[in-house]
Amino acid sequence: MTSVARPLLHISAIRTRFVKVPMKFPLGTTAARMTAAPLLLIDLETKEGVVGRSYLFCYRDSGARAIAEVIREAAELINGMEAAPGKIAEFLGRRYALLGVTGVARMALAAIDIALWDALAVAADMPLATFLGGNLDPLPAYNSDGLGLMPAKDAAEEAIRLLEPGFNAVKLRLGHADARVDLEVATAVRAALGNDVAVMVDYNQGLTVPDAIQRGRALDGLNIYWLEEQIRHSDLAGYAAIAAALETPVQLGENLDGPDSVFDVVANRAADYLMLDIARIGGVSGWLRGAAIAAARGVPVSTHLFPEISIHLLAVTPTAHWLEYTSWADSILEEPLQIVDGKIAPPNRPGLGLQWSKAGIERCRAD
Ligand code: SMN
Ligand code: MG
Repeated sequence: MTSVARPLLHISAIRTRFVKVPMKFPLGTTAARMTAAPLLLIDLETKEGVVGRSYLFCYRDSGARAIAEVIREAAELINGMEAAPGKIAEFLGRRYALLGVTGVARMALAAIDIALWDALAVAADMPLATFLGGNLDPLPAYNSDGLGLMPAKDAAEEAIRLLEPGFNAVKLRLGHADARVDLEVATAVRAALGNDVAVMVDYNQGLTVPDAIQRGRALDGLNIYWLEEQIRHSDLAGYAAIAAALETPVQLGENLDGPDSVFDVVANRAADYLMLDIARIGGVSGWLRGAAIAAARGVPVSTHLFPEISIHLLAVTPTAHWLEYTSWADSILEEPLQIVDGKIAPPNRPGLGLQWSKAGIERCRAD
């Protein structure tokens, strides 16, 4: 008996929508203060009728508009082509090589890559995690909503509220102008949460090397889980010096641009932990390569944002560590992620399992 393979998928259109979703907990970092998340929603249509979806957090409104424009142009370039993410990445990588596959162009191409993988998994009627060889086991997650730069008393109160959905881990943003305020805030949060809750700390590149070492040492007694992005993200020698000087593990990676950049971090022993951003690392295709490089040196890999997408990649990451959770996309999704006992599992739905909420999108539409 001969078997018949499923028909291939062919790209017929890509649609983007820009939404600005109010955040339940406004977020102030050393870089900017945000009260709404600028999200770009992507629907990749195929001739066969299967739709692949993805979304991007675009940091700024202009980011969403610029990325949408690159996607519009890229869609014309790949119209009619087979939905083969590796081949499309190669093809678009060449077309955008002179503009530079970084920043806006990197994120646009990643969004297309994610939507292509979603379409393939939807066509196979499998969750992306299982389509890629993983399973649907729950994975540890921390609540990264809120806990921006704020006074100690407010931070302690907000930290407790962030455990309410069922978390045992939160991320606190530090980098106040006065280092003593950092210590005061971290001490108040630790006192409010007790010792059994994991507290991650993120400086969003706001410090210098000596300051990072000094502030890191000051927090040593507080059982902080990791110290993230203290200095300019590209200063790997600086990070190696910080990591060597501190007891608390150093975390970086959300700004790593493409999978090859993971190699530079592990080769320089610039960080104890890595977190990959699905958009900057190059979509699903880029993530698989980046995670493989980290695994070659046994470096634990966490995710950055996009929890609904990232959970499927964490499920196939050999050195899987933590899922970064934010609720930002909840109001534009029919079925937001479920948190159970501090863990989140990839949903048992085809592909990524993203189902847009029509009403939610109508409320937040910004293009
Ligand atoms: C972050 C992400 C997105 C916006 C602001 C801050 C932060 C994180 O670096 O790691 O969540
Ligand atoms: Mg960060």
